[in-house]
Amino acid sequence: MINNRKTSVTGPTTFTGIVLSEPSQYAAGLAGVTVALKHTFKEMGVTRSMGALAKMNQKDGFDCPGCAWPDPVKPSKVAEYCENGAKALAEEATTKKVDANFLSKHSVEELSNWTDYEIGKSGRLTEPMILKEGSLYYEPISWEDSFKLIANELHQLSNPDEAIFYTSGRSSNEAAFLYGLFVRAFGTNNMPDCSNMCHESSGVALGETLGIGKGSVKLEDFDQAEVIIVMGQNPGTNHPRMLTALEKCKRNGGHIISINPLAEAGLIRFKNPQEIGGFIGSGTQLTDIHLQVKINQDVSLLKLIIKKLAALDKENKGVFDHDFISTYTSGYDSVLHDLDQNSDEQLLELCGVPEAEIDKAVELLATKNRIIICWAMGLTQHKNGVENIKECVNLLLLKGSLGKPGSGTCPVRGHSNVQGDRSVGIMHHVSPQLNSAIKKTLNFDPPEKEGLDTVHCIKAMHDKKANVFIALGGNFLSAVADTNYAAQALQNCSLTVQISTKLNRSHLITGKTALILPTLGRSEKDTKDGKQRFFTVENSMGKVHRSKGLLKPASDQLKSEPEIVGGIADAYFNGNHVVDWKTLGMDYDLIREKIEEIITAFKGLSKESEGSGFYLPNNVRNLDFSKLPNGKAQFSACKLPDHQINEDEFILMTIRSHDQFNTTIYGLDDRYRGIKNERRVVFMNKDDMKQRGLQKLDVINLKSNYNDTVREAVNFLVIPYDIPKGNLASYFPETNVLVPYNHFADKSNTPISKSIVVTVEKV
Ligand SMILES: Nc1nc2c(c(=O)[nH]1)N[C@H]1C(S)=C(S)[C@@H](COP(=O)(O)OP(=O)(O)OC[C@H]3O[C@@H](n4cnc5c(=O)[nH]c(N)nc54)[C@H](O)[C@@H]3O)O[C@H]1N2
Ligand SMILES: Nc1nc2c(c(=O)[nH]1)N[C@H]1C(S)=C(S)[C@@H](COP(=O)(O)OP(=O)(O)OC[C@H]3O[C@@H](n4cnc5c(=O)[nH]c(N)nc54)[C@H](O)[C@@H]3O)O[C@H]1N2
Ligand SMILES: [Mo]
Repeated sequence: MINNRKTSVTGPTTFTGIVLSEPSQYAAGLAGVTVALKHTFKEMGVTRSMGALAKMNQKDGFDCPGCAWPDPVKPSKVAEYCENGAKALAEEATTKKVDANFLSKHSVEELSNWTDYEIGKSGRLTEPMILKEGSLYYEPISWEDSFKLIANELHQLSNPDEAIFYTSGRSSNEAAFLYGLFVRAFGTNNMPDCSNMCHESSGVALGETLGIGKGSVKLEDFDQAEVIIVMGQNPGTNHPRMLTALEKCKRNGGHIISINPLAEAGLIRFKNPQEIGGFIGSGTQLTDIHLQVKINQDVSLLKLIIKKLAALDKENKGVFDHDFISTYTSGYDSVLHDLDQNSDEQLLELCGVPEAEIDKAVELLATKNRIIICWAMGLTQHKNGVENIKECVNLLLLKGSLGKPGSGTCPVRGHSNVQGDRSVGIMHHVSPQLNSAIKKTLNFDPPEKEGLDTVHCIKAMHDKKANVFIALGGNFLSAVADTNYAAQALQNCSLTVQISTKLNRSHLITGKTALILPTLGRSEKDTKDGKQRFFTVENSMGKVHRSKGLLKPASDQLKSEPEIVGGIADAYFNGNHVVDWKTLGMDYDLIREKIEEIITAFKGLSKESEGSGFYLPNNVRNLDFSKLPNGKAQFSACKLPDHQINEDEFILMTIRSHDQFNTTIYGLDDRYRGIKNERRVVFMNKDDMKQRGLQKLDVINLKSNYNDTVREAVNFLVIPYDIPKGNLASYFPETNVLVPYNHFADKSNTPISKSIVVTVEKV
């Protein structure tokens, strides 16, 4: 019990009644469409659903609130959304409400004992609410008083670094820019964001090797690729519209290699719901070669592939692109030398993939050079997440597969504007360039001290070195590592503020005082003085475009994110600052003007964001590595991962089910993996089960032990599954209690959510 509130940090751990079936051999098809419509109709009604779905990802409409996959230049007339986009919309545009009446009936203690699914399904937040010190119930508060309260708390800090400003990746460029500007004007760089837990490893690796922390491919490249490697990613669930792009590659004669400990249904076969064949036919086979790698052994596997390619190259030049290597890269010799450190046998054993399959991949890669590598959390969320990605870059550099059509890097982003938020200045690192542009344009001095990222700000709050926590979206408590430690950290704060659309656990596990500031969602009409406003977002491939909602807002008391940020800043400075925060928060055109002035890449934002939008500059596309050492792209000698596993231990990856968006639980099914009505499951290899005397649906507890601290997640059902021996999979956020806050990727500080060493114990 902390803060006198007996709130539950994780909610109930009881079972919901599992129904098991065989894992699916294909993704989407009729079931995808049916499920999509079921969710929207149930939450939004038929008329509202059909109106909104027709405008999702269309040029004059709004950007899907789901993932960051780009829209085709000519969107499909039928529907440019997927099952999970429809679910994201249903979740946001639900007609259910969490209003003052709801919150006066249910205390935070009661709500914290609901599951995340039940909490999320209670509806949209409708008015600003305060949880006063010592109280168990939220009560209404005016916007003005909430802004004053925040300003007051911020003024009471002895140092601006005692405040933390989190961002989740759904905020628009305009909101994120204004927020970042205010935080700097306030005087700190404590801007952790969801990227820290997500693609930070990609940003660091790509920045160091290629000079830009983003991918290089455009959507059109998928049509022209000869080989697409999909690693550590489950597009059938998390980026379903990517399957259409993969299908196109296949139809154009391309090949797909998937590298994943699981044979994910979406990578096996795709029945395109936008085509008649997707309903009645057998669909398109996607994966040609599946390399079923052991968790976190991608470097071993890639090294072996590169070694075999190097041997072929020696015999018959032409496997590697030596012109490319000598013109554009640095470090080739050291990479070749590094390959000699490990024998083929050793690498083969470590990665656990049959050699015959690896040879097929090598044979394919040897003769092709239009190669794209796509990846997501399966590569980034490990201790060596940065090196995983550097090894991918090595392969692309050897093959000269950069800066030409059909080739390049493709880190597939998560949240729909996570990349844009970064581009407009949400980062805990200091950018001297950005600081001097702010100084020049707005005439104030941004702070020059590095800020804290996600893991370090949790520690700061835990150590009582930070006292005020403000979140622009997201569900910090449930998304971060080490839920119990994070709960204690938040509860140590005097004030926690959540700018949110939906109720989540971060509204229940709070500082002494807590505020909920409800905001407009993507799909909602944002009007000011009778004029409709639009905002802009950047997709996973660096294209910036407009988004304009159309639905009636969930409540007439909602404010837009820029208005809220402007309101907080205005109350804090109370007229004593060079920036007119209130006006800026109301006028997105003015914000865009400032973005254009301060961030040169966004020049033309106001005009060029129209229609299908414009691409931000990308040096890799032009093979310009002038900002890197020697002006060259960098090869890297990557180390093998170092897992010291005892006989009784497993490596656990925490993954998403088909029915969730991060901590938002749409439903209790994971259709493609054959799970119905249950989230408390652990996927385990049959041999491991046998060895430990476990039967299907036995109940187990999971334990991790790092630095002599034992963390436990209780009550999971064992599911026999096609997963490498010694590996386990279970869902996030139920298993976040097991992830130690102080174990994270070198350089990127991304928590090790995909390689947690655990033991299992039969209950
Ligand atoms: N519907 C829906 N869409 C989403 C999200 C969502 O929750 N729901 N989340 C969004 C966000 S923020 C993100 S970041 C993305 C996440 O998208 P993904 O990264 O696809 O999400 P995960 O479920 O974490 O899947 C990780 C995949 O990597 C594999 N994997 C795990 N460990 C390893 C490994 O060591 N090596 C290899 N090769 N593979 C491994 C797993 O088997 C799994 O297939 O999706 C975005 N889109
Ligand atoms: N163990 C484990 N942990 C992980 C991961 C993992 O794979 N395994 N994945 C990590 C990854 S990749 C990510 S990105 C993070 C996600 O971390 P977050 O981004 O913090 O979490 P979400 O669940 O996406 O946040 C959902 C909440 O955002 C709010 N919201 C939704 N739309 C809007 C909006 O338009 N505006 C505002 N202001 N609020 C909105 C709603 O209140 C909703 O409840 O989690 C990370 N945590
Ligand atoms: Mo993410």
